[in-house]
Amino acid sequence: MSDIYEPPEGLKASAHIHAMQDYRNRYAESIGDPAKFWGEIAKGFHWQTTPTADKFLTYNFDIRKGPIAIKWMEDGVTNICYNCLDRHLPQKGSQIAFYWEGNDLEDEKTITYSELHREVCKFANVLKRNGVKKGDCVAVYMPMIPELIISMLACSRIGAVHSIVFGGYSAESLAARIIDGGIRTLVTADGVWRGNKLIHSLEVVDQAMAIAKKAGHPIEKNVVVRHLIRLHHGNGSASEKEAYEKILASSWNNERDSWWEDEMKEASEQCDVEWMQAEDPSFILYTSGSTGKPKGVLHTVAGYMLFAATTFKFTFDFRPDDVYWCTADIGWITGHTYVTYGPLLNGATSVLFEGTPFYPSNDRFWQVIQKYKVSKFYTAPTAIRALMKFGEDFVDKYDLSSLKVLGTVGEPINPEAWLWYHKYVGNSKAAIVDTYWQTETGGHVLTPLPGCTPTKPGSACFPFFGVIPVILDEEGKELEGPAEGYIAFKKPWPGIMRTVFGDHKRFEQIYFSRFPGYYMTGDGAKRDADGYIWITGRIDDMLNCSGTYCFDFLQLTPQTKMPLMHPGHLMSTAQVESALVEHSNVVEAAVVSCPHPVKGECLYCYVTPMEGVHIDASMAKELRILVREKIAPFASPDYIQEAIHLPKTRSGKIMRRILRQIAANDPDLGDTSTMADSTIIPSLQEGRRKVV
Ligand code: 6R9
Repeated sequence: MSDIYEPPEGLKASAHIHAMQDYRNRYAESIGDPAKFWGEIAKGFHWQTTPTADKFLTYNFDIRKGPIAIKWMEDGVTNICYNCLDRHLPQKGSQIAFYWEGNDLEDEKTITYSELHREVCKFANVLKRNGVKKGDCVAVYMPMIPELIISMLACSRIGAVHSIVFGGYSAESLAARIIDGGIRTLVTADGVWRGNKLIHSLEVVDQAMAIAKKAGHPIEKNVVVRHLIRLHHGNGSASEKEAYEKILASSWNNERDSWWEDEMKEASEQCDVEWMQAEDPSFILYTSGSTGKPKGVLHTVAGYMLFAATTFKFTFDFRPDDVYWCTADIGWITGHTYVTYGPLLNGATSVLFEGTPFYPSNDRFWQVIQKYKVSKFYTAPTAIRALMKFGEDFVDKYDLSSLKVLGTVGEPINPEAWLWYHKYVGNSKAAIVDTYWQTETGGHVLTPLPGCTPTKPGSACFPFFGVIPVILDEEGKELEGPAEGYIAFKKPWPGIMRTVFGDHKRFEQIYFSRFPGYYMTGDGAKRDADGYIWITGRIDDMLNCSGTYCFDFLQLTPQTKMPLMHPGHLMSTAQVESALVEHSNVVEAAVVSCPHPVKGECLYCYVTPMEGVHIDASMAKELRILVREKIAPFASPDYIQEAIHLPKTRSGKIMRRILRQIAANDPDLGDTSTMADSTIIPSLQEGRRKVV
């Protein structure tokens, strides 16, 4: 039984939802009568044509009965940009929408709602002048700068579908997205500093356009933000400047490329919105999953709008005087929903951060929180784990007393990191919200609510309104009570994806075929005796321990009382990782399954030790004892490999697929294009020989 943390008293008193009974009642309403529940919420938005109750929700979730189809508020007509900006102007025109904090300490600016509105209208006119029409798809490849948000909203304003490509992706990844989306218009920047490193985006974009052109998809217009302007004003070395000039000269094409500032000069500040049908496409965002080529997840206008706004409001218990900061990049769904749309739909003031947590020093996050008096903060477990290793002193130096809600997203958060976040960042006074969701779900599907949910470290707790989670066994049978299995959802909520762009069959096959009647997330989960849900990780990261079970069952210690696994059941590698990181000399751990001649599968652990520490035989022994004690003898690691770096995606998720292939000595690592730094692969392969 793990500890329970009650919601902080200060928050509870004034929260939108301040008692579990209130949550339960509203949850029951949201499930019992979705049209009524979401219909009430929809009243808070501007509609050109209000959706009617009869057409509020039509869907088929069962592949056996016909194609999968999901439609919310089908006869409603609205515009998401209008709801983000125009709707707020009378009361909030001069309110700050974003504090922009750049990579360098001296880079900062603010942008109010009316300024944002003006820039969006102008850029929408630029897009129109360049031939972009309703339904066209525009790709945006940029760092975390206001122009990125302006581009997204300009697209939404004129009914163009945006496809944001993470600004750190390679030319190949960008080209693949240009080709898949049938993109003819690009919005990019000339480059960016990430910490001390200068990235010449111009070059990457030019290469991507060349690849796309070869494949028969030429880009007709590329609008480039001159973001490295300070390079010409002394920020950067002579060699950096020289390299920039060279790249500019060789890649720039006057027919195709133009500077943002030149385009904006002549643009009008007036731009009517394009009124959109609720189910018109709003954006595509690619997600890789564990295998195969990235899928273009498609979201539509009205359902996504309602869900982004509502989850933001309740999960962060949004208040008008909040300063909110989500550190996620906009190239990830977390940035779409909780940097751009959710906050703007609520009229919030946010921080938009371009930099990294480690530049110019490892306390940048805490510095920024103090600087803007951030009250709601949202980041990923990988960032928390990375910052933990610098110790509490880095945090204690700063006044973080403004913080009320601390969110996490992206991976299961191990209880140790949760407790550190709670104690040292939140000073034991802030609520932690561990939000579980996916690109596909549009917004939070499992999350505590900060004013009412008693939390357990490591659990995403309970479903958000309108979401019905189930835990299924291998045969697709719903498991009741405490159980472990596959987490799936039974009915659609407004923010669920509608299709895979250009490939509805793939959508049906990936999400709806294995368990007919359910949306399958691809994650494993367990429900405890109090009904709390714990995400255990991707199904591919599960281990079938039936062999191990047979061999080791008799070794169970008296303390373990019950076997954690049963023959044929899955065990999540996350449990083992959680135990390993409890060792005081371990920073991070990733555990994968590896083929074993006797057991079938065994546990292969990659462990990142603290700086200056090496994993020798005695430390390996300590780690094995730790896992035996925390879990059970049968979970004891078969192999431990020291790994200075773990392979991660740009959003910080550990790529266990790569680790599985390395463990199995598979030379073909497949698609590594979504990896943040693929140069670490050789040292991981090399390290395989030194397992302990
Ligand atoms: C929002 C986002 C989705 C996958 C998801 C799951 C993992 C996200 C989590 C979590 C445990 C959480 N995930 N949040 N696992 N606890 N709070 O991350 O979207 O990039 O599509 O990834 O991330 O495995 O299926 P996306």
